Amino acid sequence: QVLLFATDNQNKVKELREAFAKAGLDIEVKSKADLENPPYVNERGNTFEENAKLKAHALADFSKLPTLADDSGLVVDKLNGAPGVHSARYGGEAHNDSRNNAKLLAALGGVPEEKRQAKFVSVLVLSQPGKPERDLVVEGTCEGVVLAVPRGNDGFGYDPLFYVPAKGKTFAEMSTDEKNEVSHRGNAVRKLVKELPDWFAE
Ligand code: ITT
Repeated sequence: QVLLFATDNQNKVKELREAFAKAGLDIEVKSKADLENPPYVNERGNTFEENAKLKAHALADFSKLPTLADDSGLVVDKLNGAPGVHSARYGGEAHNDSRNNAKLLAALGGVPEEKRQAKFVSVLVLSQPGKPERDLVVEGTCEGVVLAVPRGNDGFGYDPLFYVPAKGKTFAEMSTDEKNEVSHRGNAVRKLVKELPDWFAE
């Protein structure tokens, strides 16, 4: 089986490939980096699900391959759910991790640790070209705390600020495998993996 992962984010690709391998799945995961002139997708939706569908449908139509998309973000209680669907460009510039992290720290300035709860959310949509009615939608979450000082060098995005009490580490202090065990994306992929055989068989 070949699956297109409709993402420009190679960190997401690495996490998905490792999670599939761990589940014993023999699926070749391609991404937008393997396509010539893939379409730009304007993520104009108001929810993770809407944006994941926009990406999955656009790339499924373009590639004619079964296509998976992930839309994800950090939802901070004290910030009424921000940055949420705007996580990628929270600091004003798309995918500038240091500006995004700086903005998050500033927004939570002076807020004590016990009031810095947050969750990561990942919505995955698996789509068959031309058949949006067959969309498979799953969601995974991960609860944690936004630290005031970053820790760790691995991962991407908000990983150095996202502390997971169950592991005693930030995402940026975990290997990909360890992150997948508890992360929003890991939890979403495990739900997807359960549904995959039926989805491919139908
Ligand atoms: P694609 O749309 O091409 O998949 P993207 O990085 O733009 O890549 P999103 O639109 O879903 O993906 O934005 C998600 C943002 O949320 C991402 O850029 C990070 O800032 C943050 N994020 C999501 N998952 C994360 C994770 O596991 N660790 C750290 N930050 C994460």
